[in-house]
Amino acid sequence: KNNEAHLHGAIMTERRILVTSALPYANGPIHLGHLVEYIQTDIWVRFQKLRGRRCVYVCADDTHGTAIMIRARQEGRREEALIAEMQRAHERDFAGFDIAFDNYGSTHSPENRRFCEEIWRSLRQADLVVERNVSQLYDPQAGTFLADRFVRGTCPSCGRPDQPGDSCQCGATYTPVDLIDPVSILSGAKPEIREAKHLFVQLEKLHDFLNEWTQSGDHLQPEVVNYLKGHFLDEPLRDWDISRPAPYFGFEIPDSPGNYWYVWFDAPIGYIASTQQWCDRHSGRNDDWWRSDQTEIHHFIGKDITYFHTLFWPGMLKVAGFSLPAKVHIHGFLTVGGEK
Ligand code: B3M
Ligand code: ZN
Repeated sequence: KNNEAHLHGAIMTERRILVTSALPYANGPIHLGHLVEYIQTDIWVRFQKLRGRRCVYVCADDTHGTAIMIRARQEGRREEALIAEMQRAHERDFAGFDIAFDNYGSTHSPENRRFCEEIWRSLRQADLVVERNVSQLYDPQAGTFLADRFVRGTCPSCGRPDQPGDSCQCGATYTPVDLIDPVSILSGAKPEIREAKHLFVQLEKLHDFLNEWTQSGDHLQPEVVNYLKGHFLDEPLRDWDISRPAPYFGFEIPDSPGNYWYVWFDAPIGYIASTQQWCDRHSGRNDDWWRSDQTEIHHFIGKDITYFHTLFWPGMLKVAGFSLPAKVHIHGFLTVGGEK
């Protein structure tokens, strides 16, 4: 190693490191569990900087989705007002814990929209996007489709009442359409089943690439490598439902009016958008960070969002010609008295 450092001294000093923590969701405040991640990342970043490495740490608020839309509606204000207030609260709390981001952005930014459009074009060009009708529960009183957690009803498997829309205490998993006597928790109304067009990314077409990327190299911890193999890669990968019909708070899909990118499409792209904002303030070039062999990208995340960062995200980056993460560092949950 020493020898190598000596021989490639000139190159080594050029090495750049881009670091991210997961983008906190604008629907709620930062809690202690979040800090497990941000403090850990911050320590890692400070170490790199102390060693004289060129290291940039970016993050942003994750602002889109149904929950934000519903909350804004309940509070009688625009989503923009709600997410601005949450962002101020998040930044204040991070500052209080001395978390030193180099840039803190928002997924509801013009930069993010631009990168979403770019990556979307690449997915279309690679012929990965297909259209299909999806039956979903719709709340006629609230005038919106219902995400799984906004529906409760009787478990179709064991008959327990008042269970969430996706799974029951008995261990059964199902879709909310299967629930008996479903009720919308937004209005108490009985939801109707409605069909809507959704857009899907055919991840299976990236199976070979994802198998190779996750199963070899040093990008992931061994237990994560095994988890991905055992839970996903041993079978054909399912299409990823990447759009939501109006009403939805997010970015409208340019070539599919009335449909919005699902929040998990534009959230990781927020890493790139936040880097762009940093570049704009430091006369940097985004491609030096996201399209360069000289830069290592390190993501720090919690274990609950592993497959977004190790399957969907590398797939999107690959197809659009961005660099792949050097490493995804995955941590568990902070528990107090055995509870998350
Ligand atoms: N906002 C995590 C969550 O709050 C999510 C992380 C996005 S990282 C691109 O569920
Ligand atoms: Zn049950």
